[in-house]
Amino acid sequence: MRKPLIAGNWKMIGTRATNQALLEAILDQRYLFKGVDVALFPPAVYLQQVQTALQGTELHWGTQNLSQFESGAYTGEISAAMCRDFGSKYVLMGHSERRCLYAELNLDQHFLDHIIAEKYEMALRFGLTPIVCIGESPEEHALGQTEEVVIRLLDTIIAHQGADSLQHAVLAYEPVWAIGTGKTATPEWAQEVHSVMRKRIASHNPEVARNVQILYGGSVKGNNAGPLFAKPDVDGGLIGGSSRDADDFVKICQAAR
Ligand code: G2H
Repeated sequence: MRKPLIAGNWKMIGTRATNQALLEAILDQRYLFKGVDVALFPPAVYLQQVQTALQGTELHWGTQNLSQFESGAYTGEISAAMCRDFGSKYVLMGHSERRCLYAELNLDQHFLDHIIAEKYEMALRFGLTPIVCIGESPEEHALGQTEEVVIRLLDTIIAHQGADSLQHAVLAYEPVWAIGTGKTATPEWAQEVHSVMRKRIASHNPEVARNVQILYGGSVKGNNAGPLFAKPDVDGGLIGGSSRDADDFVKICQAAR
């Protein structure tokens, strides 16, 4: 039985004061989502604030990205050791906003998958759980290439680190056309894609496939989370906008129970 996971990606939103109010409101209501793993992903400058608020509770936290390099002259980057230093359990990687907004889209997408596989390896080496985001662009969606896109990154990771490594990882299906657009994938569509991913992993290692958590991300809200999480291969969500609204976020966490 897979435990549900809700990951709250704060993106580049918040101040110390608004974060504090949000953290306190979530902590006050956490009895409502017992049995659900919950992790928050603040901008890195607020990692210490989140660590101070959450340590000693059952909630987790992590960073929104990490460098594929261990340390050195990589201005603006964050290393896996730094994430660990602030008590992170998880790290996001491959988020479409990185691909689309930071020239990462200009890279050959196979090359980008390769960089994500390097980040994945770095995370595992430092005892962090990678949450690997995978999803098709609106163009790829229109061309019917969803399966090809999600399998491509999955296969790259498996080729680099082996399917067994996925027992220490989480996958997040995030169709780019659904991110921050209000256009949520239907529960049936999410189930279909999650099942394709799980089957691909099962062809290498059925036990790992049974246990790996696969999250859905893209315009999940308190009022649409229930039917998505009810699908057998949807093990929770990667939540953006709604993770900054305590009541809606708690509602989403409750829906995952
Ligand atoms: C996708 C998602 C969380 P939102 O980016 O990563 O954001 O819920 O705002 O679509």
